[in-house]
Amino acid sequence: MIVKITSKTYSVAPIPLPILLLAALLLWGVLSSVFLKNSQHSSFPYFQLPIDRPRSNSINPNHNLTLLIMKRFVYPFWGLLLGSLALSSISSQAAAKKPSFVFILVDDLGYMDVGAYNPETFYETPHINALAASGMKFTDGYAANPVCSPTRFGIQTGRHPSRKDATNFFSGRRGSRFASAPLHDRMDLDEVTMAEALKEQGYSTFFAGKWHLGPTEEFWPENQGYDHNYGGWKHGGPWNGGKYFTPYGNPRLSDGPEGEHLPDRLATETCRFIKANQDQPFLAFLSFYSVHTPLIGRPDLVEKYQRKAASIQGEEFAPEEQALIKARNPRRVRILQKHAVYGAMVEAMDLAVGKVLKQLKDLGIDDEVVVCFTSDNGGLSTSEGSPTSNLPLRGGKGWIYEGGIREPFLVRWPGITRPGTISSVPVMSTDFFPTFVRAAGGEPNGAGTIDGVDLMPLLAGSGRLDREALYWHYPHYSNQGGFPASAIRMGHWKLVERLEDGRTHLYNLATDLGERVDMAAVHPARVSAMREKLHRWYQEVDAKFLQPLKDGTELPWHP
Ligand SMILES: [Ca+2]
Repeated sequence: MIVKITSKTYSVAPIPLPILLLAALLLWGVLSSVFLKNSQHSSFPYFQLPIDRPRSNSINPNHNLTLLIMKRFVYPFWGLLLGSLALSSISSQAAAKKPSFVFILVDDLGYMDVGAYNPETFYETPHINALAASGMKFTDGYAANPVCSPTRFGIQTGRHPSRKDATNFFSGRRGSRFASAPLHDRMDLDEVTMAEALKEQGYSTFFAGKWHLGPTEEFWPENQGYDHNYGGWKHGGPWNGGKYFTPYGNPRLSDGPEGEHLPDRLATETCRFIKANQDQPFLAFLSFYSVHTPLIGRPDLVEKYQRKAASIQGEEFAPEEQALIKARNPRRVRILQKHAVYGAMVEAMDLAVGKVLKQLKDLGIDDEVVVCFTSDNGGLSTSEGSPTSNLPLRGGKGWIYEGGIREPFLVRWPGITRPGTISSVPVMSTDFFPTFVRAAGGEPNGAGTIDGVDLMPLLAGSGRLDREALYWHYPHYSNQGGFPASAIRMGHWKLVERLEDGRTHLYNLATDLGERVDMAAVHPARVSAMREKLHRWYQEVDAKFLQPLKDGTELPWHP
């Protein structure tokens, strides 16, 4: 049965069984005394039970006595029993209305890497496409930061990572013209994670894959609310052992049979957890190491994409702006998708997504369990092999441009989202936390201000979000050549502020998604209003900025 789920329904606590039994008893007493008084052959349904069959009109005084006993005691007993069973079944269904969640986070997957967002993509993602078609697709879904650890911090806590100076991957401190801003390179234990908040509501919780939210084990998933942890630890990539293939050299993931592929293994563990926990509310957080470097694919899939790539012609790279001084080579950006190994990695990840979706279907719970899908930052297009192109989006991972922060962002919420719906409202992955926690019957409270907002009005098509702006703050030089910058988006306008010198650029995303035409000089009033709002936000989150180099005399800009 598909139950229409609303956030209001969840706030109703399940009624304890003894109270239900008592209520049924009282109700029965009232009804039976009324009906039995007036009717020799009541039309009450349970009177049709086989035992209620006076077969003849023959006069038998014992029969009348038997009938009386039946009606006074046995029938009421049956009624009470059936009524209680029915009510307790309703009660357990009310408890089961807490939605279970499968959250799928892919590492470094680009907006244009998925067929649902880019029908022309080089990569095959049929399972993700099907997920998009069966739920709501957000066209303007964002990561909180252009690199991974901060966005992950935001997903887990619902809080903007800049509030805790978790503004770069843990622990990136690259300098260039200036030194980077101070970086807090862990998610503190006093933060309230999605898993901790849902456990408060009686959920069982599971994590598989990349964590990258703390240097030592006290910060790993099992100490941040997850009952199970398969593979989450300090590293941001599968650097040890056979890397994407067993043996993994991962202290939180046992090795598998020879040839086992990491994305498939993470999906297998996720399926196992779902199957074992299908009768209770759960959070299964599947956090792929894919499609992050090292670029290593399944050999059969690599071969498939090599054949595909052979037919693709055209320039693969173009110049990109040079933000780092003393760079050995000029920075270039990929403008054509045809990287065979990356193609193999994307498809293997999609197959693993398909495995989990099939598990839900096989268990008959795909019409009950919420499935969300997103990535932690944009596709890698300017370094470390530059495997993908985000065009028409500018830049990629490590850049404040759309290529670095706009993400695939899908939500399938049975009973809430309608299949095939599209929302162009700007949303951020910090929004999952309050959305999940409220739907589970809790109040989204964290270690401080929650920046995400409950997406339910958008998902249910019942209203708008109460939010004026989205913000990004990246006071670092990225490994991918990106410059230190912040940004604010209001409506379709995006203002970028460079943190070396405070220069601003204004882009109209409705007409210039590729952020090529700087409109700042044309709209000075808009620039100053957005800038002022961004600067107020800096104060609110106590944002940190670039610092002078150790022996440097030049001072960086400061708001
Ligand atoms: Ca990442």
